[in-house]
Amino acid sequence: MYQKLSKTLLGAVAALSVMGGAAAAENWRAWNIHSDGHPNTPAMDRFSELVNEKTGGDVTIEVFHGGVLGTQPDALEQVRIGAIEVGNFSLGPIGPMVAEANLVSLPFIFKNVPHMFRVMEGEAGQIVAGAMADAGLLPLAWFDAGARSFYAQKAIHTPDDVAGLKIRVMNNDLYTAMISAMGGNPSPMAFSEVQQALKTGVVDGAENNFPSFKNVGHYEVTTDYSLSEHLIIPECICVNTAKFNALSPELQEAVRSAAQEAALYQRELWAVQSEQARKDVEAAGVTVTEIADKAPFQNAMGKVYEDYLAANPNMRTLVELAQATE
Ligand code: BDP
Repeated sequence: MYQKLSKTLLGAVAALSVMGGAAAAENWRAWNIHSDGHPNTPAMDRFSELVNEKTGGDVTIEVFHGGVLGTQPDALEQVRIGAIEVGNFSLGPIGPMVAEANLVSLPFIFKNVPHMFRVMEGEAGQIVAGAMADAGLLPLAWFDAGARSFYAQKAIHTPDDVAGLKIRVMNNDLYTAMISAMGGNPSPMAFSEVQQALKTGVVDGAENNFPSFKNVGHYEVTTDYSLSEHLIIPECICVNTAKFNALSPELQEAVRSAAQEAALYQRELWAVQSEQARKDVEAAGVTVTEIADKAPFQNAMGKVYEDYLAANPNMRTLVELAQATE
């Protein structure tokens, strides 16, 4: 009796799990550090909508905005192990885990944003993307994140103006080297802590693009934004590699094309909103300073490149590939 019952039960469980397997939707979670008012937030929502549409609901993505799922370095680890499936990440904090991704964190490696996209969509970008995928962070599309510049309680005209200042940077040794090379004191810190640190004088300055400078209120506690544009760091919609590879080829294609469409939307939003953010912070009283001659900043980075290439000799080809890209 017992045996018969348990056999029947086992059979029922097996049947259920086969049915479940056929019908089960992949319900994914996505991490986003930004909240309303930043272009990446509607872009990530669009990505989620498009995935739902294009996969007929076989893959759904719930986006958690405002960094509620954790700091960026933590969320990166979570996506790498598949505890969170998707993230909109800056390649900056990916550098410490994927050597190739650090290409984009070399100050002044790109001439401008269009050049960055040409590199990322060319051979160098493929090498970076492949290495990221091997590390568990498969990039589906690239977002625009403009250029990062310094802000502090005074204008920055030359690297000497950075000397002696405590500057918050993202978590990456290249950024600490960059600030040190100008004689400043780098202070790696989570994005969510920067506003308070600026306000209380724990740091003298930070660096970011206009939308982030505006959206998390850094402009309220700083007087000057100086257009050094020393870093042009692309961002990704990244997915856990194993989860993505486990999808059928059709679903993979649907998710990838959703990401690429969402990225085009993000770039449109970025263009409009970063200009608007600049106007808004100026209207709020921030002085924006143009830096006509960036050569002193670029020259100060010689040692950063030298040390980086000495420590990562196998990255030389990649750096040269990017530099040779028209
Ligand atoms: C913003 C990026 C975000 C970073 C942040 C930072 O979009 O991913 O976390 O900068 O400075 O521009 O930490």
